[in-house]
Amino acid sequence: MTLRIGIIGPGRMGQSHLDRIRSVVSGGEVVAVSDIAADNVRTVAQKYGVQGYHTSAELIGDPDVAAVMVTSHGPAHADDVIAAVEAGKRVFCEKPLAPKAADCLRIMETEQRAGRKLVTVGFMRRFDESYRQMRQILRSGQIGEALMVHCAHRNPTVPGFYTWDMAINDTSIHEIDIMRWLLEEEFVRARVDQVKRTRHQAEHLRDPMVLVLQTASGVRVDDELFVNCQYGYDIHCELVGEDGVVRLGDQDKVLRRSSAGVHHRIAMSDNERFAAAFVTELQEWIDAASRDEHAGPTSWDGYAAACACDAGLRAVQSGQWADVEMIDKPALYA
Ligand code: ISE
Repeated sequence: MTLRIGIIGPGRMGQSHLDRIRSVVSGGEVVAVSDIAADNVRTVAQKYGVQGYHTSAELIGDPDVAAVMVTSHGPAHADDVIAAVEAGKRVFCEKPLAPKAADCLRIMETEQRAGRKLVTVGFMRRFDESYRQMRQILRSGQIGEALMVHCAHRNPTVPGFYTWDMAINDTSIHEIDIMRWLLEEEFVRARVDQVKRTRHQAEHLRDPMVLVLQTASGVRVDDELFVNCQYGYDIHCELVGEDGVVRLGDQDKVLRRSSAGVHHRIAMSDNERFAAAFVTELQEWIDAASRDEHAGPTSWDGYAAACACDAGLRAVQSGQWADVEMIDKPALYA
């Protein structure tokens, strides 16, 4: 059975998911899109030959739409996710589930009233083969207990609408989620180190900065956030254990020797760097949703990441450590 999907907010991410559903992933068909930007909805609906709506309510209410993808701007996610859950539809929501933990709580409350997990959050790194191997190695005990993790998240540049807080709740949220998944524990506090700013940053940004997080058992994670590094979409992760170290491999397996040097290509975007992970993520969601089952990261994962982000944002303002404040995990997500 083909899963009939509606996409709310088909911008950069929404359209790349749409392209994947049409050309790479099987079992799904996009039948409708909605956007408050009238120009965009007209262009996308025409380009893909699908129904276009000006409001998300019309798309969610369309009986032809069985499942909803929310790919709009982060602050707009919560109300649409809640409306789709109330309509009993399965939801794939791009990260962040919502930039504020309070909005993630509202989503979890709605899901708990519905009595089942309907929301999947688009933390695509969990589907990346290298991170999966790192997790297997850690779980196997080969490198002992994790002690520290050094991460770097570099973007060549960021769009004009990117505000300084997005370095935490839109960029570092990837490391926050993948570290929770890898270390299998929650963060308890966060600190942010300000660094000399790059000349390439826009006036309103604080680029680069380093987010430092500590887990309940004391593991230290540092995350270099450098969103105007110019040269590539470059993701690093090195986990130091008691008996060894495991490091994320470079995504390009081929080395070229020429011009008196050794060169290997670096991706320029997340869609390029995590191309395979995006496909697996979407395929697993479509397969499960077609069987009316849940797959992938839950609203709880979206909430826990947002709580760590909230602490990071408070730490930027205070210059001090900030505690991660979370509720106990509701039974639905156990
Ligand atoms: C963006 O929204 C993403 O999800 C990218 O993966 C990340 O690298 C970028 O910093 C975010 O703004």
